[in-house]
Amino acid sequence: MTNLNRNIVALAGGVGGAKLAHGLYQVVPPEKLTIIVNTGDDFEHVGLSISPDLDTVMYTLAGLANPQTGWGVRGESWHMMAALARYGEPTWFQMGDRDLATHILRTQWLREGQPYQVVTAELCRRLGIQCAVLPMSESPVRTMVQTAEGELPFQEYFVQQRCQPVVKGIRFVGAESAKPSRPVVTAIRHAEIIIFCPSNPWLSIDPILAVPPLRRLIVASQAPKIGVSPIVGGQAIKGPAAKIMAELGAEISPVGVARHLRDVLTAWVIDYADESYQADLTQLGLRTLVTQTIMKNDEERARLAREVLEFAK
Ligand code: FO1
Repeated sequence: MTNLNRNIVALAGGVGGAKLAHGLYQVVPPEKLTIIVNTGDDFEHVGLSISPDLDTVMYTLAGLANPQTGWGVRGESWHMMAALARYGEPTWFQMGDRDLATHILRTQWLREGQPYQVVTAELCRRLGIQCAVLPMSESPVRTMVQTAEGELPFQEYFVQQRCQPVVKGIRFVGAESAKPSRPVVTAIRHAEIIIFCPSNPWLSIDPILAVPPLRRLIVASQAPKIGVSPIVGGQAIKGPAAKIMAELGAEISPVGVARHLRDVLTAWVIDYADESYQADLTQLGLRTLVTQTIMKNDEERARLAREVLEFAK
């Protein structure tokens, strides 16, 4: 029996990470799988509490995600946005009518004082998701992007400014004093394999590692800690990772990313396109698996998940 009956913990952020989380969800017994999700992208918008990465993971696991964008719900309608536009309200952050139900329920339950991970678990339960999906922390953490034009809240950088401004630095407001929730601590303590899904390390994995008790627990874990490179052939599959790496002076390669996550990794999965980097990665002390890491459909997600679990032996 391969590593399908072990306690698997996966750290994920947006679209790329959610795909491998979905692959794991297809191959691991749900009671053995915990997905810990970045909440640094969260923001308050038109009076709603919005958690984009939690929603992207949730919709992806439930098979509801928009296959073109990776975020939001498939087959959306946009009547609410059109009505906001009629009022002259900003429409740079597109919320579909079905997506809106998630924001409404999350906002209502948080306002009633429900803990963030309870709200998340209830949304997942009602969508039929059986594995654990946990926000990285109960307390708010906000990714702020320092650019040549000043500091921008994450969604204004990522969506409103379409990642155009030059990044000088990234900080996670609230991370220093943030605490992981009890289920997050338990999951990492019992983890037999920890997987860093192919999310943008600077924008989606770093916020998780910026929560001090979380980083300490992950570093202290004896479990294999396997990352999947989000950079393939010198570019990101999706999103601004390569642009940010260039702006921050990191080498745009699987080695550049591995160096950035060096003290939390024991192994690194790269694509065939990057096989030539294997020697450099071995130099870094990382065990490496070379395979196809591009996930074009559900079975490729499941195959990569299976290979990563096999590799963890
Ligand atoms: N990304 C965009 O580029 N444009 C949008 O209008 C947009 C809306 C949106 C609504 C709900 C949601 O859960 C995610 C949304 N995203 C949008 C993605 C969001 O910016 C995420 O933070 C990224 O996927 C990065 O993780």
